[in-house]
Amino acid sequence: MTLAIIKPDAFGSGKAGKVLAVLDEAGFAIRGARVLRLGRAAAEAFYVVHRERPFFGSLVEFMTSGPCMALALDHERAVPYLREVIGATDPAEAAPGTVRALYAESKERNAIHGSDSDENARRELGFFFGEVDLISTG
Ligand code: 3AN
Repeated sequence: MTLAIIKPDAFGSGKAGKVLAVLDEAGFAIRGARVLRLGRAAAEAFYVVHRERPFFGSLVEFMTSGPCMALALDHERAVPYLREVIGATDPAEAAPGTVRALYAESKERNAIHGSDSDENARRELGFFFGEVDLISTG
């Protein structure tokens, strides 16, 4: 399982349904979904690995600027496959048909987040979802 976030740029401009359609078409099963607005402390905690990067302040501003949608997504190769489906960080470099090529505005306002390793997926899923929130596949 992996974590995606439809970020405030995409959610706020009414693209959540379009992004969900791409994820659905790609074959992901949605095990959990939440709409929420991150507060500053939560956004800083979520992006703690980036705290020394020059764009950290701006990234936190952006991620707290409006509601977003957190998704728990299942697929047999969930983590690497989601990274393929969302495309490169910079939409100018994202492959055609990827979520970022289709819907991202810029490197920062890039429509969607996807966990980049199994370890981060576990941490990030735990950040947004408790065990009771996730639908079992069994
Ligand atoms: P990805 O989201 O592709 O894993 P990361 O983890 O390097 O990319 O960056 C996390 C988030 O930080 C990105 N989704 C983007 O919103 C923002 N970001 C990354 N690089 C830049 C940059 N050079 N300028 C502004 N924002 C950036």
